[in-house]
Amino acid sequence: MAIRDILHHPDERLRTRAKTVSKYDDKLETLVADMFETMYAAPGIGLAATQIDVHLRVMVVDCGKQDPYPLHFINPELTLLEGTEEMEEGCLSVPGIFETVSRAETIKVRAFDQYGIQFEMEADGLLAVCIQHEIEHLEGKLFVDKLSNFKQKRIIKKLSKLNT
Ligand code: GNR
Ligand code: NI
Repeated sequence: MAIRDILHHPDERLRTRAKTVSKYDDKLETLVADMFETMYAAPGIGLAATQIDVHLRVMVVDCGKQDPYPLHFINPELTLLEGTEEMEEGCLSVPGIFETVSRAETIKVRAFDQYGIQFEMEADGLLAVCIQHEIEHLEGKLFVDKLSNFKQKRIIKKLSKLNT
């Protein structure tokens, strides 16, 4: 297992659209294990493969208190989006920034586990927010894209000061 480097906004690689996983092999198992290790080390409650510069539809989530948890999703697809909810979000790729964004309140997600077994689950609250946040990473999107241009510019300025 290994902790992988996390890309930071505005790195263009975060804008890559992840490809569908087609092989359920040892390499996928290692990727999932490394993603959990990287997420816990950060620490974070979710991680998408995009964030470690692997452009495959793979994501891990551990919001705690879920049954069962931790969770991993291969080729996730949202099959239901219901209601709206506002929550303050953060992102390991946008360190130190916390902003309120609006998302669906209740979701259903269909995915495969690392062995290729399909499952579907319903989620609400923090887990639903986190799953939507991770799926957007796989599409090359970030939560800051939902903010005003003014806020987006301010965030990039703040992040550039951290890195230099
Ligand atoms: O650690 C994380 N916390 C978090 C809090 C509110 C909404 C979403 C998240 S996900 C984030 C980890 C991360 O960047 N995942 O992509
Ligand atoms: Ni994120």
